[in-house]
Amino acid sequence: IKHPLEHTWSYWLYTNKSKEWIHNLVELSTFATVEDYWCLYHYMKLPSELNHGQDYMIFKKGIQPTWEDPINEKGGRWIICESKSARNLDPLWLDLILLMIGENFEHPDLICGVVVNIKAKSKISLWTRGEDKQKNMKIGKTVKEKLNINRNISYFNHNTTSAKYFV
Ligand code: M7G
Repeated sequence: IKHPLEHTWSYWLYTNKSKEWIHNLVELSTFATVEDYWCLYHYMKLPSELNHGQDYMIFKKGIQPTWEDPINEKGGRWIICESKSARNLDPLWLDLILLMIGENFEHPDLICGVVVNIKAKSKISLWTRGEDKQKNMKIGKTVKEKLNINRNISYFNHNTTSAKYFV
């Protein structure tokens, strides 16, 4: 018997090919059990093995990894880590996914998904619904605590470029 997750998740790949951002987005697979996630993990390249201009996104099934999705529209992202060396992001990427699919947040309903962008400065972010600042701050604090991050992390709304707040 496989161990079911609380949600079904979609695994997306973005490859910078066509001019229009949305056309570069492909939903590769979905998973709904712990075992199926590990299977994917072993099969897929690590973030550091992707090419520049590629991203992975893991979102709750039914939520598109875009600002335009109605669930994300009023939300934003916690920027968890940025690094010039994508290899630094590999362990954090795995830990963050396990935290998310294991429903280790106080307000799992606010969680939308995670993104890793591979480029000159690679980046990991956690997308949430942003309406409730208090709940959202709790999520940020939990990420810091569970992933042993000892610097501030900031939250950005999708429709602005300045940080809204940090923990
Ligand atoms: P990013 O990949 O999120 O990198 O966005 P960043 O962390 O440096 O912001 C880079 C560019 O990709 C944006 O300026 C947009 O042109 C495009 N882009 C990224 N996202 C997530 C979206 C999206 O959800 N919708 C649309 N239309 N474009 C996006």
